[in-house]
Amino acid sequence: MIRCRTSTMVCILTVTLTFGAATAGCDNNEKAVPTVLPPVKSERTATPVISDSPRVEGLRLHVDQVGYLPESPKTLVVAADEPFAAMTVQVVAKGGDEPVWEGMLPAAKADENSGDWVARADFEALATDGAYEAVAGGNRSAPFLIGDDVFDDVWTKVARSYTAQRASFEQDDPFTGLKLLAGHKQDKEARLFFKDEGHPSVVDVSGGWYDAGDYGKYVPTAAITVGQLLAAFELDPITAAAPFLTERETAFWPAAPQAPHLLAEAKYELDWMLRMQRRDGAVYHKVSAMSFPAYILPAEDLQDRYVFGLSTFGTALFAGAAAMGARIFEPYDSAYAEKLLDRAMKAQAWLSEHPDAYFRFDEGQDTGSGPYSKPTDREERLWALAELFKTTGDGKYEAYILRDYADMLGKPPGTVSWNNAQLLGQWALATAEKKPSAVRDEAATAIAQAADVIVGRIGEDDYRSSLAANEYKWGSNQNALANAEVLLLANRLKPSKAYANGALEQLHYVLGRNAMGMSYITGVGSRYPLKVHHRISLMSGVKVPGLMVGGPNKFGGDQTLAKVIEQGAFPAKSYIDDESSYASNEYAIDYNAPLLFVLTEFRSQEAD
Ligand code: 9MR
Ligand code: 9MR
Repeated sequence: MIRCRTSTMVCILTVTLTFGAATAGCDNNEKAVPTVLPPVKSERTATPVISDSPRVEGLRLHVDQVGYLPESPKTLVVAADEPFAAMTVQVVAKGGDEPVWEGMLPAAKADENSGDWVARADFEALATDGAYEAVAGGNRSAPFLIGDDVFDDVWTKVARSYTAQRASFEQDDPFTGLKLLAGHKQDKEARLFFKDEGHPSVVDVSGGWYDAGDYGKYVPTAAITVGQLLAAFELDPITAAAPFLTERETAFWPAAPQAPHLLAEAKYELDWMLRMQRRDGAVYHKVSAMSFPAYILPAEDLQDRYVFGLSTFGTALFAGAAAMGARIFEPYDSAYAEKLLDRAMKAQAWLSEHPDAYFRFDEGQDTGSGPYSKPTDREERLWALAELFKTTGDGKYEAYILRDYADMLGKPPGTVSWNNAQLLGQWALATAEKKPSAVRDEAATAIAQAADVIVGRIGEDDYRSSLAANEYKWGSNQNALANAEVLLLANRLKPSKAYANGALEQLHYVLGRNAMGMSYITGVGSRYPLKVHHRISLMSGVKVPGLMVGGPNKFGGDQTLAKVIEQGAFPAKSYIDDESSYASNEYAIDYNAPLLFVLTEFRSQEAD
């Protein structure tokens, strides 16, 4: 867990109650000039003087609907369809009128990505725990909290979202009331879609998590998700150890009583990934039926299920996640750790024998599931070798990297996703301890360079989003948080307030301080998606909390979103809370992965 130490204390001591008094230690906001009024609960006798705040119709006050950490920047954005002049902005206790903080909102300027007129203020100086609302021109924001533990509840919801995705598992969730029969019994005897000479044609691929709103199960998203959850655990073993599972949800793992729940949940997926591995080390690509299921519950989808494809990039992703697991599960279940290492090595041996990128595609394999295809595999091979090196300390893996992937080590990584594992590879090399890598510094510098670019973009964006205009694409929310992940890893290597704060800003962005004024995570905040493309939520009567949707996507991808775009929606507003918009309003395991990663860094250490 990290905390953004700021100059809050200095601010509180030095500001005056007059507007226009720029204060030492509050130089992070060039526009609004903050004024700190004594907090509501203080023993103040006189009512503070508040300048007139005339009514301005139609202002939308966007805040993080969950909240802000006491000692961190606290930006709110005011948006409108028309330009507006500078005005006072206040923070009041929730439901109250008396300001506890007051500042000036500058005149609005046009925001390119949303098409709105916007102005920003930062009430960083307000550091007193409590529930608040912001007010400007007579308009109020959604309520929000200030406190050290504001992200704890979201963390738990997001962690439990994986539990709700479990296939072959009877759901009986005492928190939400979700009750489901175990789905897809067929997966115990799934058929291979293609003729695989010398290998069984029927495979047990039961278990694992459903990928998203559909019931497919895919190795690339599984591995990159597990990789990020394990990375979060390795980075923050204390905060990531907060319990969130019931006894029956950990019962599948005998070692569970001694192990953190996050590892138990990750193991549920890893167990499935192991079933996807062929005897010779190669890893099959995905499991699904020939058609996307109708809007039905998992146990009602009785279509035959198939195992499709095989790839070098997926096999490498498998090896990366399994090698990581070998290291991280060791203290809790050494037999399992050994098995993971053995399987990671088998995958690597197969990859070494197949040096060219290969993605097997059989006609018809995408009729009922997403393609998740990648024709290249270098980023993933780098990750696999780097994790094997970090786990074993065996120099042969590093030698292999230096021979074949040296060109990538100093290259700033893109954000992590199912089709780019480079960052995780560089991170493993920068942090290997058993045998420190010769390219440790090079890898660390590349991560910091990527972080610097992201910090620059955040600084230019009115909403403090890290997304460039062309990054409002399918899964943009995942992208914003994956950028935050780069920042947090860079922050570990070269601590910088700009990195930590920039990451926090991405969390604020997805939790409500965005052009839609929505928390993009179900059941979190006060305005969140109600019609997620998620069959379990649509059909069970329980809206599963903690699901982050893909978010604004200016390129479209479904008919409902196409209409929104046709009507002229700007990139940051190319979104619709409708179940038919899977290109903007579907949840996926790999969207929640960087979200959980970032939340783990910012949740409190209090185990709940
Ligand atoms: O439910 C499917 C979702 O998970 C995918 O992201 C999406 C794109 O591949 O497809 C969804 O399924 C739709 C299919 O593509 C077309 N027919 C309607 C299906 C349900 O909306
Ligand atoms: O997350 C995937 C995104 O990167 C792709 O652009 C998109 C189109 O291929 O597919 C997304 O993944 C979907 C998958 O194909 C089917 N299951 C639901 C996934 C989330 O929408």
